[in-house]
Amino acid sequence: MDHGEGGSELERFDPDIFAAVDGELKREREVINLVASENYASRAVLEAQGSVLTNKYAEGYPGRRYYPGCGPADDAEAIAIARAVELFGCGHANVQPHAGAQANMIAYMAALKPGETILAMDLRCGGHLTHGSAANYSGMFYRAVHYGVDRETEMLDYDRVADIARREKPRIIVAGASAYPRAIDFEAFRRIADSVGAMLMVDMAHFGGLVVGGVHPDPVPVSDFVTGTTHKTMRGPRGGFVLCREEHADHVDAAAFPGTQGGPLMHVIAAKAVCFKEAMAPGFRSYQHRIAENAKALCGKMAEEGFRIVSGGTETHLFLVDLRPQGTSGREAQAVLESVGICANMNEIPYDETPPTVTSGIRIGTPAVTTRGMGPAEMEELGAMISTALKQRDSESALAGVRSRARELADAFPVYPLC
Ligand code: DSN
Repeated sequence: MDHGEGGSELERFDPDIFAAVDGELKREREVINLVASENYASRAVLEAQGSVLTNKYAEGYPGRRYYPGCGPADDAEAIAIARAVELFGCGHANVQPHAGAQANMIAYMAALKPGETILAMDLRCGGHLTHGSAANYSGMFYRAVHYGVDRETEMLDYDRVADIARREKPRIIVAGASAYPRAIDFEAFRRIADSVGAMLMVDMAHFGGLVVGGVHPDPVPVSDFVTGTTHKTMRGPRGGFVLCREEHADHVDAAAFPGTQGGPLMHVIAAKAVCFKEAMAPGFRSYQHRIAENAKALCGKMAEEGFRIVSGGTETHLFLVDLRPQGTSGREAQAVLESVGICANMNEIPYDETPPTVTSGIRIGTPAVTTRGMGPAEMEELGAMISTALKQRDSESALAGVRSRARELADAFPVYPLC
């Protein structure tokens, strides 16, 4: 890592933590990252996030804070809000949520009273913990009911969602997922919500970048609330945001502060502003198209290699592979792939009968490899490499061959070359 003339203060003062940070940089450079929710933030984002804005308490909102000296913090947050509103074309944006989970908590608090009903995607079918899982606040404070995917097609069945909505009469319907490879029809969700007098919330934490890039349908025009993260396909700092119609603005702001959070992370908010500026730059749109093109190429190669792809394909940045025909689990596949320098996380497939710590599938995503500059040719090769590693997982020589090629590919498509 280049620290300029003075060298690294962190290295001098705390070599153990320096080693962890340096180890992560080395890992990110050397490993092929196919974790669908991860990406590489730019140097400008890292600089804003590692800045002195971390020192500042700024409870409240621009122009109405509970601390003195908030001028620069006000500037950073006002810029972030204005950019989010312009980028997503929404009435109001709150950029204070610390992460996607907090963004969802804020939207629920703005929309619901405790005990009211949420209708959202089942965790086992690709939903998120914050979509009403019993283990999460969303399932504890609200009455959560779920829709899943069709057992045959493994895709959303909007008629079935409508039936459940008519039966359960939710106050809010949540669309969006963490592990669903298909485009979501938000207009269909809006019609269902209207038919039962419910509000519509969309969690686009995963596919927000694809929405900006015009690759995925845009939920903003038809939703009451849209939540998102800035670190996945958006490629910014780790953090969340809530978008809403103007009429919900005060409720959303009050739900963020003082409702659920204290001091906003001003350094992260500054980095979110940088992320939004990057997302407005011309290259971002084509980046998002390349992510989806790469997902299709990698998914297609794995299908050609004989793997069963959940729902038969992908229209997003990710896809799911059912590993049962290969006689392996998601956990074993994750470990085998990691041993050859390829990261992809174990994931439940729809109606999975194994525990979430084992799973029958892996989730594969292309945002990070696309940031590195890889294209369809590399995806084809990666598909073949993953196939070899999983099918010949007991052959150390086969694994060694994949490991060596993975490292060559990582070196040929460097990340953070100037760090
Ligand atoms: N943990 C994130 C993911 O990997 O999808 C969701 O919060």
